[in-house]
Amino acid sequence: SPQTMADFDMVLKHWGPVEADYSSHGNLVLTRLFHEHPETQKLFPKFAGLGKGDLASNAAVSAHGATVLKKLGELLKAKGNHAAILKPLANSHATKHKIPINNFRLITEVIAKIMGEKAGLDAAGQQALRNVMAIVIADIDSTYKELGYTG
Ligand code: CUP
Repeated sequence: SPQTMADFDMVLKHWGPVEADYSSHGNLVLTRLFHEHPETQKLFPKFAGLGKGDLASNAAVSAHGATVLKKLGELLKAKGNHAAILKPLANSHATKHKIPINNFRLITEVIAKIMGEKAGLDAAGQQALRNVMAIVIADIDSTYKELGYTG
């Protein structure tokens, strides 16, 4: 819908600062996610034993956080035309990584806050990100259900 296109554009307008340093922002996102929702850290065997200080300096945390934000950047730029990007992602997250769908909602809220703090995304922009992610998450959920993954 036209409103959806405006949502993609509003978030993309603030993507520059994120894109300029995917690793630092990605580390912040995952570190904040693990702090606010400690159970999410257990989904990542490599990170499960790390404390707050170790997370902030951990290269693998930064690398995975960068991966997550790069994927989100690709999805934003696809503006809803994202089946080819999202299908393999949903597949691997259902069958290999086993990431229950609610974690995508949790990380959405964290990304909205971090973009508010670091990229000037205001309240309307944060709502635009939630709208975009609602579409992405609904599509992931469809694939999860096709695969019989009830996460
Ligand atoms: O790739 C990856 O790894 C992913 C990314 C994405 C997807 C979809 C959308 C956006 C982004 N991930 Cu990882 C995800 C997640 C995590 O890590 C955590 C939590 C939640 C989610």
